[in-house]
Amino acid sequence: MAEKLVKGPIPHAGTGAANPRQPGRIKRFQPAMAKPIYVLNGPNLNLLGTREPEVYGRETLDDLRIRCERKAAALGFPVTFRQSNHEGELVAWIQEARTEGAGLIVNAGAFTHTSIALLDALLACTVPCVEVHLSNIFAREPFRHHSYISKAVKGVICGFGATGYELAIEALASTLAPAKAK
Ligand code: DHK
Repeated sequence: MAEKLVKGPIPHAGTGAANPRQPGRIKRFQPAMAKPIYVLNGPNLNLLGTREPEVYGRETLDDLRIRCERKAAALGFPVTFRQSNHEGELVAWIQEARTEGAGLIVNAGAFTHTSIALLDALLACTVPCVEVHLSNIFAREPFRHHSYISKAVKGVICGFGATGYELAIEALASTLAPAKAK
């Protein structure tokens, strides 16, 4: 991981070398903050917890956010976690992740099965992307079997409920690890 030099007052005695130019100060190396993993959620996912819990589980979107933040933090990444019911807003966030993110996890909700705009945004996205669904879309109605966006992502995880988000973070982090080590 890239490292940057941080000058500052001694936070803990014995953690760095003495700085001869400024007695009482030390030079210490601190890892540069990794770019965040974007986790983008599409329409109706704001209703998680109460919306068809037999299909989508009882955890809320906030529970999912906490799971993602914990898992990503353990792997050295911050998380930018968002939800929108609007296709254009999701497109804008995918474009943002392209420059501001380390990678992207997307549950596009019903837009998965309809949106060429999201496909195009993901095709233009140069950071790795993982598609996630809480439910097993292949065990549901036929119109859910086709995903427009799968063509543009590195992999798809579906059917494992909230755990799928953690699996996606793990998968993404493993593809990013060699880049981080540079
Ligand atoms: C979420 C939705 O809102 C549906 O429209 C998709 C996906 C499936 C999920 O399983 O997370 O068909």
